[in-house]
Amino acid sequence: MKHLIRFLIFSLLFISCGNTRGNKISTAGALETGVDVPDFSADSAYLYVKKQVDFGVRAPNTAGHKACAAYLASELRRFGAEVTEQQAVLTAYDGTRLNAVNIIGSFNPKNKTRILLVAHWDSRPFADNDPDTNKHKTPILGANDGASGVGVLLEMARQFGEKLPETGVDIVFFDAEDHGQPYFDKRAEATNSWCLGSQYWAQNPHVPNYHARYGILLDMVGAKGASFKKDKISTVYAPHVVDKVWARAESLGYASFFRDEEGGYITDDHVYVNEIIGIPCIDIIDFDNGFFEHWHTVKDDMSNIDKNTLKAVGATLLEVVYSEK
Ligand code: AHN
Ligand code: ZN
Repeated sequence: MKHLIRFLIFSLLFISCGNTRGNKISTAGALETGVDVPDFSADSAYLYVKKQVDFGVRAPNTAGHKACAAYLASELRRFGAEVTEQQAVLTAYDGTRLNAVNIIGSFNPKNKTRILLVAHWDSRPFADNDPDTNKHKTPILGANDGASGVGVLLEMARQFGEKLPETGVDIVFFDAEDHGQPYFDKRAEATNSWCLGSQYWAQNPHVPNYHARYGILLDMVGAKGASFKKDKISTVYAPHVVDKVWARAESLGYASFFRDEEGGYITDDHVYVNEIIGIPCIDIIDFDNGFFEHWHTVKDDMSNIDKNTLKAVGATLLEVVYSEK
């Protein structure tokens, strides 16, 4: 009954607001798949990014990290997800023990058909790519590198709370992605020093024998004029997912962000999701002859975040998720 009422209300809204919807193509997409896809609010996503950045540095073992973790878990709960806070003590490249937590929000937890949406929520403790070498040991705010992906996923989670998609969805915010060995550390290159939270989760999923049909990683999805090329790890392990997402983006008019071009092999959380737990997973990451301009610098702050980019990614992914049966 509740669903019927919601459906009727939604239909009325849909009819009355049909021609004022900003994104006409999204309406066409809805007709095409026979599902009503909610409108992604870039304003809301932007505020979720800002809220994280307002906690300050969110590197493991800091106060901002702890406060932000509690916030993310409580938001997912507020949207009706079943939440798991997966604590782990992880060892960094230099032996530092990191008190990490992967935060998982499950929608339709009993549905066997699932999609996995992931982003890292920690921020890098070093600005080791800053033009000013004196700043290399300064922690970054990670507005784009970290918070943008989480912000888009929080807005999607808010929509899932309003109207559950047919498919089950797990959102995982991975910790300790960005604690990899810095340039200034002159020891031999450590192996697998990035993506510690995703490595841990892939070895210890929150549900025994966890499986999802596919995964999508968001990383640096907020900068103005972002360009997402088809990362090679993604096209090797999950070509059908790359095709599906890029085709949706194109049909919504976002081909200028989702470029029909091959990228490189990027080491990121999706590597471990593919290789350890065997879920085909793509990475939507801003990379065009290097990461975005202020990557791992003290300038990765809110001034980089552009609502148009958040919208392109969020609207595309809502279409993808709500189209799944
Ligand atoms: C490497 O630097 C090898 N990978 C970067 C993955 C990353 C860092 N994503 C965000 N920050
Ligand atoms: Zn980073």
